[in-house]
Amino acid sequence: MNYSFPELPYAYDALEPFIDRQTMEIHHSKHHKTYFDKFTAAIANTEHDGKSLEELFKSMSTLPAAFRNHGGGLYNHNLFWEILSPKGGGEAVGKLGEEIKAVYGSYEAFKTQFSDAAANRFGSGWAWLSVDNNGKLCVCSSANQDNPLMDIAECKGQPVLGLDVWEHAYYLKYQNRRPDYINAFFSIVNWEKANENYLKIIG
Ligand code: MN3
Repeated sequence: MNYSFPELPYAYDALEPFIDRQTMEIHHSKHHKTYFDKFTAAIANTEHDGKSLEELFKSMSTLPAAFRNHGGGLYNHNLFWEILSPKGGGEAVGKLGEEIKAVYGSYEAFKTQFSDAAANRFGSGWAWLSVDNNGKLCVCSSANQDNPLMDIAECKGQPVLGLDVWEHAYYLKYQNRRPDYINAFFSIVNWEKANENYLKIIG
């Protein structure tokens, strides 16, 4: 077993006022930790123990539901914390910033499309900016803890960034106002990190 549960790269209150301290603490130390615990319990002593999450996602359709739900939850939150920052916000930077403008016309147009994907995801799930299998940026959403790396995904690709739109991610501060939470997200996106992810994907 070589799975690990990450520390947050900033303090629980570091993303205030956009995401409140209590939400961050519960989200990381309870929700994310539970995905980690249940995933590691499910995979322990199976033939898959030790495989990377990315490798498991490729054959998700053939694997137990616990791998999908909790392995997905583990991976998705690992990525989510990394692409947030108290020093985030502003427009996308670097090669990713250029590509967003080329594909969507402007940063604002991208923001609208991503926000719509996040707002219109019915129930719990995630919104994604990914690189699809043709090497092109794409925006989509997925249900529950699914992600674009899974073979069962409607829109497959490699995630550059993701936004958690489960109610546990925003309810204490925003209640029913998911669009306000989505808008706040854009004030704390770590575009430097997202650009690093993008550069790694395109090679
Ligand atoms: Mn969550």
